[in-house]
Amino acid sequence: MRAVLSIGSNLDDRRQLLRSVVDDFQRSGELVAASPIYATPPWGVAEQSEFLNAVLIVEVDLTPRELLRRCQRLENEAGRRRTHKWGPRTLDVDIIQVHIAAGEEIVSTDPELILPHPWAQDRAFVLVPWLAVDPQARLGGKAVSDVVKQLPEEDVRGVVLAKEES
Ligand code: PH2
Ligand code: MG
Ligand code: MG
Repeated sequence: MRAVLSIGSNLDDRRQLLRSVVDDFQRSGELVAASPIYATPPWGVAEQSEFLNAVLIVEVDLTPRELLRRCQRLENEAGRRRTHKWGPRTLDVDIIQVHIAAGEEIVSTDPELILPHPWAQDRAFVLVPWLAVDPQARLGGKAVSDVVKQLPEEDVRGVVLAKEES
């Protein structure tokens, strides 16, 4: 199946932590595409430091739950520390969307893994990098390029390509 992953970090060596996820899927030959890294203002809980975010497209021979475990393993290997919901984290690997066949989006209401990701349509830090790797992306029957237009303009403007050293 093909999956869209959002990766983010706002603690420690953020670029290296994001790199560890890209490398893991690349080594196994499962990486289809990786977006550039973006610097993004914290969303949801504003009193924390800036995030780096990117979106990956992966093609894996796993069930959605197995992919979730894999993502959690990568978070743990990055020494994930999390204090509270939407708070600072070393590494977050979220499954945004899963396709079994081309264009067929899996919908799941399993509380452990809701698909598509329940906040994806509200998050410029997910949608902007996603469009960079897949300009034709669709979410819940809508073009992601249209979903982005529904967001507050300042949210979209806040998502900028990260400088090399950040
Ligand atoms: N992740 C969150 C909460 N807020 N904000 C940004 N900019 N990037 C994130 O990855 C992020 C966030 C919860 O996972
Ligand atoms: Mg998250
Ligand atoms: Mg998460």
